Amino acid sequence: MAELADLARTAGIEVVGTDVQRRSEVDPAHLIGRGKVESLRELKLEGEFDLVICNEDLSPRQQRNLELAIKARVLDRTEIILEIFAQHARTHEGRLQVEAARLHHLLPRLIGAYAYDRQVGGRRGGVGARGGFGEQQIEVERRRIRKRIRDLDREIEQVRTQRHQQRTGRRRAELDTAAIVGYTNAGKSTLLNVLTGAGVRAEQKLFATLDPTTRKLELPAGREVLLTDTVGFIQKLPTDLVAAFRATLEEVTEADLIIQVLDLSSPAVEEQAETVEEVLTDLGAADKPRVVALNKVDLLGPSSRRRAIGALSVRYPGAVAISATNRAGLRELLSAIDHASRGDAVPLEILVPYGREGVLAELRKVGGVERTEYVEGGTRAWGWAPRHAVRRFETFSKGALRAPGGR
Ligand SMILES: Nc1nc2c(ncn2[C@@H]2O[C@H](COP(=O)(O)OP(=O)(O)OP(=O)(O)O)[C@@H](O)[C@H]2O)c(=O)[nH]1
Ligand SMILES: [Mg+2]
Repeated sequence: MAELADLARTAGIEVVGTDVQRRSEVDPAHLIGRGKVESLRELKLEGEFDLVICNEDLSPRQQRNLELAIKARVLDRTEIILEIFAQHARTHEGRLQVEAARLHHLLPRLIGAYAYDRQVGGRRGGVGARGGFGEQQIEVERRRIRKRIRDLDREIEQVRTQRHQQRTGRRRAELDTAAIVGYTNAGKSTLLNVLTGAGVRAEQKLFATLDPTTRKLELPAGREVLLTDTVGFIQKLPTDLVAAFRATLEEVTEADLIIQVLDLSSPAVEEQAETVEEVLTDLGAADKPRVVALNKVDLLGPSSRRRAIGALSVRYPGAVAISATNRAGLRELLSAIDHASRGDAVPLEILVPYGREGVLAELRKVGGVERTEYVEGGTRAWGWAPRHAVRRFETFSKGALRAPGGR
């Protein structure tokens, strides 16, 4: 409920009260019990609020019934998240995805609106023709929405293809890629900013980031990786919303490395970690090499910090405690990123002819150079490259093996 209040505030809504009901089973018509509906209706009459937000998803029928009974607008959790997404989408791609998600959500609710009209008509003594007209209107509207969804899907597909080509371009640059993932508000954008000076908006808001941003990160040894900030995850995110953001989330599925940011200061950090695990599993990215950053340690006192780190280290043994805002623990994090992203490293021994030193600089950038020796004919170097980048160094490694004095 605290998170729902944060979501509401992020959407620009003032929260005047919260209420919880325990029931052994949900009321199919209203979700909540009749007594609760009645007391909400009375509060509404007293002018206490304009809007009811329900933390559970409502069926179209439940939503209609509640609105009729309370005489106020009723939204559910998904609709608040959709509203925030709509407010925060900045790129063309983001906007397309949000519009598609909203229309998907609206489609079954149009039928609900129709049922509502007919019901009201019926109570008033019902004019048959009016119902018939409504039905036609609704059908026209539904057809229009379905067509719009198809158009959007096509456009999103085009954007996806473009992203794919961009990624292939990056592949050509042969840099490893790392995706920063985590629960919303964990500090992902702050971390990207502090590591790369990206200047991405970071705020005390949920879903501040919707559109991915990629920046180059130089690791201490000189190797470069591409770092991408992504949309945050949240509990009970409806699957059609996740599907709408498939293009964005591809940044995660295609990454060589996952950097998972956890907000150690949140009392719900364990549940948030669980949600992130579930989404990563859904995306098929749970088994990728991963570095876990326990962020916001500056907000905890020494003893609660020790307790929280201890608890999470059971699940994530190599986790690094950091503070993105205070720049604490970043050196350790970079070295963890360096090591975790060497999964498919191929050892190389190459001979670089004089005048071709650019090749060594290149190897430092995509992989690493551990030792060099000046020999007749060039520089002999021992190092490594990620598997996908080995080919461009092959010509030099054959030379190295044939060269006199080679090991
Ligand atoms: N005290 C403290 N606050 C932090 C730290 N890292 C991030 N924050 C704050 O946490 C809030 C959320 O940070 P963001 O970087 O926007 O979080 P995010 O994970 O990108 O969030 P979304 O894009 O909304 O999913 C901001 O107000 C940050 O200033 C930290 O190490 N310590
Ligand atoms: Mg962000």
